[in-house]
Amino acid sequence: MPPCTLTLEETPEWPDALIRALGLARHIAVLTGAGVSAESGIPTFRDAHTGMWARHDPMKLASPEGFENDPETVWQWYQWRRRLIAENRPNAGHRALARLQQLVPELTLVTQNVDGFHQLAGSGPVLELHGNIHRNICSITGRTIEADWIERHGHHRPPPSPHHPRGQARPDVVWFGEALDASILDAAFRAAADCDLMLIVGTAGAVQPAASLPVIAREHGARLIEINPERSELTTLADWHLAGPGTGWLPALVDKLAATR
Ligand code: BJW
Repeated sequence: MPPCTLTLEETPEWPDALIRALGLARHIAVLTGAGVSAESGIPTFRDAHTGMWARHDPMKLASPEGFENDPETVWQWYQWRRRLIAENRPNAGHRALARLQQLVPELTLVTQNVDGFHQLAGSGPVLELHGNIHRNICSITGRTIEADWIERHGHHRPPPSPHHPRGQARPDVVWFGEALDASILDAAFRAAADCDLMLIVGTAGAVQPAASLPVIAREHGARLIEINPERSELTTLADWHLAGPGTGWLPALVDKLAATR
């Protein structure tokens, strides 16, 4: 069955089944992607024109081979993104998800984003599938490199690693072809299998294994709500597609859920 699509243009007519699913939910799992931070001024990856991959080749910037071939370019791209994140703030969508955590018995927030905005908005533990851009690790040993080491060794090229003579500092994020942290991924899979409702917000659903989480939730009987201005690779799985931006839909959805409690 195709999902029921609702738009924000008019005051939405909330379907009874959706209100019931909000009212009954005991464990909500949330999967977020770049779209949830788009209205904070952080470009997404795959949006035509505005997405970062519209201008940059992902394999040159977000793969171990890309870093090996041209560490300076990769480092500078991440430094640019770090500055952009530092100059911007979480938005009403991030804040609504932090509030949602207070309203339901259990909430598992899983994000593909590396910007730390969910935590900044007040969300509790966050399962960061693709790491965190604010941390650095040694390119050879994977050991953490403290911020003051980076400060002391300059910003224009990746500083040498204190942990290995041939190592360099690199962001603690997961690039294509790299394994996700096993305990984080395991916790995300368990939440997907256990939840009764999953919210999928601002992801194209193009990257594995993150895109499997809604499939697992669905297979285990959860209802799925997708929030995205566009259709994604996950839309056909969803029960409801709330077509529009996260800043519009998330506060409205959380208000609606609060009214059922
Ligand atoms: C809005 C909005 C608004 C706009 N409001 N919405 C199985 C099948 C095929 C391939 C694979 C497979 N398994 C693994 C692979 C390979 C690969 C992969 O998936 N490739 C595909 C592209 C084909 N996966 C991997 O390599 C992963 N590793 C792995 O599986 O390892 C296996 C292994 C095991 C053991 C040993 C070794 C290896 C790793 C994937 C890492 C992804 N990394 C990146 C970069 C992270 C660091 C960084 O940020 O720089 O993660 S790539 C990039 O894509 C980033 C994102 O987190 C991720 C997902 O993107 P997202 O969030 O969906 O963003 P967009 O831009 O795509 O979509 C935005 C959406 O928002 C759009 O839909 C908009 O409409 C919407 N939107 N405004 C709400 N206001």
